[in-house]
Amino acid sequence: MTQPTTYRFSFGPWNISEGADPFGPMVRTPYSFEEKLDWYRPLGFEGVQFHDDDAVENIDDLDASQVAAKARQVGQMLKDRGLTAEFVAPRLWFDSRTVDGGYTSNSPSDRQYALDRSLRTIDVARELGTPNIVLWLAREGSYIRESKNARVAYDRILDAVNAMLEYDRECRIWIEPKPNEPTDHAYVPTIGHALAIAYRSVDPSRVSGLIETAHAILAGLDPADEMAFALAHDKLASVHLNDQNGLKYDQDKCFGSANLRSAFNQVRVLEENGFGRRGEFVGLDVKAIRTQKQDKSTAHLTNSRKTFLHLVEKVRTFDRELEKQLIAERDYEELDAYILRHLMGVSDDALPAIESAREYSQAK
Ligand code: 3MF
Ligand code: MG
Ligand code: MG
Repeated sequence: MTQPTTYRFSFGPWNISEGADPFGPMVRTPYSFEEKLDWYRPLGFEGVQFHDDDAVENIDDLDASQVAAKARQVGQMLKDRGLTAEFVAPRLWFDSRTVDGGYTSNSPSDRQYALDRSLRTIDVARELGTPNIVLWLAREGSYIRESKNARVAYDRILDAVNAMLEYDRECRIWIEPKPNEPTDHAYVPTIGHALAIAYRSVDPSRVSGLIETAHAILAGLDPADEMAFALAHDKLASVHLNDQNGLKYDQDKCFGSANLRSAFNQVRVLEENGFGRRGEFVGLDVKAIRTQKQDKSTAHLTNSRKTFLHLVEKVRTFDRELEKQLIAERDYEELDAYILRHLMGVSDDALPAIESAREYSQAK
């Protein structure tokens, strides 16, 4: 029998946040970057996800050797704490040169900036000891569709991916799809789009996907099935587990908070397909609720991790014989009811409310 997977967890330092939103300022005192790193191990995490400028502040103002030196320093901070860098993502959505997108901007000089910055990100990743680059294509889309040529935009995204693959023969690119926000329409909204780009690239074996629960829901898709699709292509490099209560702004709620059954199904597809066995991290991308006080502003991370592990137990203790039998009989009503009872932790004979209701109506 194969040993059960021992899961390792990761998150990005932006997950410890100060509560600012578009309608109000910070409500918690910022922790320094080093203080945030100090949180990881005690909270049960060993993987750190980075934006390029989480590791190297003011990266645009530094030359290549300064960038490398600063990244090496951060690499040492990780080592000192027994942490591993999972990936680095170029923060291509902040700069004045990327207001209209990076790789898909209408301005050639802005596009060049986006590419240069992406190559610097690869340098940072190398110094941090990871080959993995995440592309969340935040502004590669349109606010007004007619403002860009979508057909050309796809070629430009592919060109940028190829340029990165060629710049460093070791690097790996993980595309994180999201259908909207900050743009009205993003050019890479689903994992299917991301993997189509992967297959058209100069080295498909080095391009795969990172699936975020909330992003799949925003695209009107089922996160577990999106994960299954990537797993079927052996292209699920990482996940951003969280939750999303319907079609709203990207909420980054705690894993399982809005839809526990959907969370169960995500854990099920990961666990049943051996995700994590080749060192993949179970990544979170969760935000503390703005009302949360300073001393409890990491609870969303530990709670999401615990929910994941509880759901792993639910997958492992699922009655496989019953499942087989119900599927063979095509009794999906009972399968449905069994899943609910299993998730609620109740057995079929533990429904006194129904019994007493029956007795009540018979007595009348
Ligand atoms: C946005 C996201 C991002 C990405 C991150 C890494 C801030 O909705 O999910 O988190 O995950 O930038 O690429
Ligand atoms: Mg998100
Ligand atoms: Mg994310």
